[in-house]
Amino acid sequence: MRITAAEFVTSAVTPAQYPADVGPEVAFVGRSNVGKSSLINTLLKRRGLAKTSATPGKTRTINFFRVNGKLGFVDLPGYGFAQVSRAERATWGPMVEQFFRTRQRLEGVVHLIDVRHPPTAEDQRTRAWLLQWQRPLLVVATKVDKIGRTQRPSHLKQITEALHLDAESPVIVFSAQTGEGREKIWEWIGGVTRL
Ligand SMILES: Nc1nc2c(ncn2[C@@H]2O[C@H](COP(=O)(O)OP(=O)(O)O)[C@@H](O)[C@H]2O)c(=O)[nH]1
Ligand SMILES: [Mg+2]
Repeated sequence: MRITAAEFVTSAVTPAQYPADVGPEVAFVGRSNVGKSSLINTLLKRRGLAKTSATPGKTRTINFFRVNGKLGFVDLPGYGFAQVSRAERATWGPMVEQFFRTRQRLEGVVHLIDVRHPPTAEDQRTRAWLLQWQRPLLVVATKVDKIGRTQRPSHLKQITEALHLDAESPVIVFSAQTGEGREKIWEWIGGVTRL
């Protein structure tokens, strides 16, 4: 997709704060620091539109973006960051659950996994949790520039096994540094949103 316009719409915690549903949406979910904001910026070719941070655990809201006036991108808060307070961690589940329950035009979910490490228990729990909503899911293995080419197959096998992915579950390797995988992710988004 050629990006002619990309804008930040709003940050929200409760459904009352969500922007109006104007078209199909794709949500991005993953551990804090996995590279969600970097992926969104790379897809949109807008440096700094989604705030990236060297300090993990900072995004505690649901952030909405609009692309070409017709497609929504949703940056969900990251999970799994040990240094946020217990109370804050306890709000992640209900906040995200409410989003999945109420958002009518959520056509696809991109689940980001850091390719360098085996998926964590939280990655596994999140995969199981995502499956129950029966939305198209895409696993994106991030930061692939940080491992060697020869390491890829074994790292991808770890992801496939830990998340119990079958032959039909798509996995795309991605790097925000090199842009590898960008076009394939857009193809998937185009398919699920029919845009
Ligand atoms: N080398 C490399 N670093 C990345 C990549 N994606 C993200 N990062 C870095 O990882 C850190 C966290 O990224 P960010 O996008 O803020 O993660 P988020 O917390 O999931 O939104 C930042 O320092 C990014 O520059 C990538 O593909 N390659
Ligand atoms: Mg972020």
